[in-house]
Amino acid sequence: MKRRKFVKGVAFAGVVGLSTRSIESCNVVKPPFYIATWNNEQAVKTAIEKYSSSSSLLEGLVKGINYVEDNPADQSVGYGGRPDRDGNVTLDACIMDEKGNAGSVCYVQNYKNPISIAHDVMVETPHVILAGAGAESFADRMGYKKENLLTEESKEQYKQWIKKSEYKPIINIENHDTIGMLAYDESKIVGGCSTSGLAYKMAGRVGDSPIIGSGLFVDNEVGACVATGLGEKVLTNLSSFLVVELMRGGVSPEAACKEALKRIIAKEDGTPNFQVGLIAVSKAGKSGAYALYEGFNYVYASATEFWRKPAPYFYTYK
Ligand code: SD4
Repeated sequence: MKRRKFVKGVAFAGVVGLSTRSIESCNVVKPPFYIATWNNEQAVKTAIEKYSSSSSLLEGLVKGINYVEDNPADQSVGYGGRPDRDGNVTLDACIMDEKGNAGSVCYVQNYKNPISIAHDVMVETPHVILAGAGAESFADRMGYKKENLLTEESKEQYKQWIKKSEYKPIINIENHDTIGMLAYDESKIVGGCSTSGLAYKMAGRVGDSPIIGSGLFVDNEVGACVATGLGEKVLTNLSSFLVVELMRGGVSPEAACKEALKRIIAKEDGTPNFQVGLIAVSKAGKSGAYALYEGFNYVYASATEFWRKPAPYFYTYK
């Protein structure tokens, strides 16, 4: 059964049940906009351009994330991503729309656009997550091109790394740039996330980025959140879901991100030695972010405005 048909009745029931909720009131008309993690400015600009020509928030989001996946200079996402410790590039991604539909792929090799495959999982299948070989044969059936994702640069860095084989994610240069993107218009919020995960991870490792509620969560009646950083910590704290639930209680996007990070900090024995960054959007069109460590930026683009902001943070590091 096609997922689209499958979810129709459910989505309607959900909207009726939630229609009386109001999280923030706002009289200002907000333009459609995209926000994204790190310095992915070209991604949000690509997204808003696509939105302008297609009027589809979701198409803009996929196109914006594809830009990063296709770019070999970004070694945390898609083509040119740094490999795992066996030398294989393995990708994770997920997407969620305003109706609460979601699609995800994890541990995908040899297909550079996992966000598009995740989109197709959402739209074309009755499932939410496809993993590994199953996700790859689905991609093949959907007509995606199979190709080697390991660039010369990533291969060279891997050869250097393997000499010592030390797995030590370092704050902010622990091979970040995972693209997490949220899109907003007056009636819809959608989100997506795509990554090659942590460099030199163990073979088979899956991070937070393809896991709904961890790396990404969207509730169209409340808001959305997307995460980046050390996935193991985001996974075990369900950070994106938590941010949305905090916003449901009336907390602003920035304060919700800060509170969710406090929950991570509370479980650490002393100061965390890893980075996590969260960005969020509320139903009223407010955006906000917070990070454990200094150095996490996020970017915004609407048809008329672009900005990049450093997220507020708990700690500095040397
Ligand atoms: C992961 N959260 O796989 C991802 C990594 C990341 O910027 O965000 N890098 O754990």
